[in-house]
Amino acid sequence: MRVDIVTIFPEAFTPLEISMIGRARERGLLQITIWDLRDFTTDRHRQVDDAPYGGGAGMVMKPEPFFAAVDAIRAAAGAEPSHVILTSPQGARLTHALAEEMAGTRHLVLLCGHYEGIDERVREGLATDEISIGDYVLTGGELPAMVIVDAVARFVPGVVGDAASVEADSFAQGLLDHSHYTRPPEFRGMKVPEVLLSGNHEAIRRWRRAQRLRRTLERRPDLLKHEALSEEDRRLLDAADLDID
Ligand code: 4GX
Repeated sequence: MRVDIVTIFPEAFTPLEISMIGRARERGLLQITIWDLRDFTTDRHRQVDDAPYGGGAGMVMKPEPFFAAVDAIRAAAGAEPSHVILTSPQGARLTHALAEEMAGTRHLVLLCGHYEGIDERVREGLATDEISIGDYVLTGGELPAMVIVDAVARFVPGVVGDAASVEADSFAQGLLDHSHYTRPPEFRGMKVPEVLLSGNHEAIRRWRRAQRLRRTLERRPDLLKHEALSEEDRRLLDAADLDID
């Protein structure tokens, strides 16, 4: 998969050089290129913003450098990108499903905005998607771009070493995760639940499933699709004697 990111802060993207994403790049699973928006200006001051027509506070990012940058990306990729993404609080919310859908395509372009916003013609004539990572306001589009790349990359085959862990994740099954424990069996008076030490794999599976169902019901009832629950799920949810959290 190819990812191109257009930004006025190329140096903000070092997080994509480490850990799973960094290794995926080294292994050729992800080809990520960061483009400096100022390289696509034509004036002496390399100006990327200007005052808003109609007046008001703040500055607006100019359209021409974004269009020139995406032209250069098209030329470098030799094809039309599958998504040109603008990150903003006005966008559609990033979800598991949207990340998975984007991971099924070959080429993403991410445009990072700053200031009060971007000239509307970038939205109209360049962006295919406008995505928000949540209902809060950030100072720029760099963090959302990295969040999107990270969430999408996990669905690219090979990026996460153990494919089973992508399947088991929260949201893959529409449920929150169960708890995890490692050694020691007791730490500062806190014990690992007995069932996990029992070696009874069927009991462990049931315990984890019950915990995922309970947690989802308690913390994120909006996620729980009651019609998708099995007979066993209903029984596990009804069992009042479960000691969860
Ligand atoms: N999820 N921001 C983008 C500038 C901006 C405004 C309008 C394009 C159009 C955000 C979020 C977010 C702040 C990033 C405003 N760029 N992006 N920036 N929440 O708050 O994605």
